[in-house]
Amino acid sequence: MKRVALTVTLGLVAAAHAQKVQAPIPIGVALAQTGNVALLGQEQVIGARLAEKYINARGGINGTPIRLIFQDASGDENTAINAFQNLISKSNVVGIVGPTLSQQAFAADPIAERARVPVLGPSNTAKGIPQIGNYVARVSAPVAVVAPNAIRTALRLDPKIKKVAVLYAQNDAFSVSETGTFQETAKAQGLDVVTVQKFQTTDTDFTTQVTSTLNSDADLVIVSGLAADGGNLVKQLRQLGYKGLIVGGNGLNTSNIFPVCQQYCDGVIIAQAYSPAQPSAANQVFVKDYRAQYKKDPPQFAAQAYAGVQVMADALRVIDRRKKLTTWELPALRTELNKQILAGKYNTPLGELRFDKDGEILQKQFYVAQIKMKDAKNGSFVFLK
Ligand code: 1QQ
Repeated sequence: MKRVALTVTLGLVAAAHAQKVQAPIPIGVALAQTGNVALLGQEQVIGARLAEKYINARGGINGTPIRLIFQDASGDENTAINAFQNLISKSNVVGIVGPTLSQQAFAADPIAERARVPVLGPSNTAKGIPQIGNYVARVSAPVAVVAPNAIRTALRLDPKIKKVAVLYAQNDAFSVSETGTFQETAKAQGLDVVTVQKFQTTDTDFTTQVTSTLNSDADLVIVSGLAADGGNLVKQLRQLGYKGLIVGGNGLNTSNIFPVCQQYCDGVIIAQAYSPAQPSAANQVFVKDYRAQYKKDPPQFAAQAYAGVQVMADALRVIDRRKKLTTWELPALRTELNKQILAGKYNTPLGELRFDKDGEILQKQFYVAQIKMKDAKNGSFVFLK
């Protein structure tokens, strides 16, 4: 009995090793498609799908199509880990674009690292993400680089700002990282951080934090949280009478907060790692395809997810020219893909980008936008000069 079982197990291991990569080339996508974090993830799914369509319409990988395999990573660590495990072991993907949150990346990326599967973070902006492992890179510029632009813009709009209230979600790794950057930047700009208030991404009532903020007499409020909590916090700040400028972090960087904070979203300043006006040819194609389908400009999270899929495809194309993808065994191709991702230079909707040896994105241009609401439902992100 025992010997039979052992033989079968060894047979399976041998099969996995001999397994050739099959067309269409499977690329895993693990994003938040359900739950509150889907307010952010939905835009990423749209961006990834547009990239797949565009790449395959132009012949895929030198004639071989790609296929995106979506596994809903939802908003928690465990859901992200499950999505990664399924993509790696059941779907045999060559690489993964995901997850949505840094909080999830710190839990799920080590799974891919151990399996030697390349990961591109499409929206993981906390400090330390590329350092999770050799197989982890990101197309999402870190908050340490992006976020300070929002404070500088706030000071330009209102040079009299002196006192700053900072609020952040203490149960979220990105929010903790971003508030660190915001607080350092505020101090470096000569501002007084008069109060620091904490909340949870699951909170819906912010009366305590808003009351302390109003009592602090701050003339700038900076919020680091995710979309649902961040949107509610902005709304309650305005409803309870806060009149000054508000800087929101990357977790509020979606028009999906409009139904949450409604007319009170108006005026929120958010730094951007993408602009629809980015002049690259790659961006012009992306903007045209996005507008044709959605009748508005593409948001940052869609552009970054698109760039993530594009980087995978561009790197695969280089490898395929040396040795046809369908002649590779899966583990060897995963390792080669990781090497090629880090070696390449990419013309994406984010502009030209490459990676440093850790897998950190090297990107040139950043922007700042301000939310303009027409009424309680309709609004847009207006890019500031
Ligand atoms: C992170 C983020 C989120 C706000 C992206 C959706 O930047 O978790 O790193």
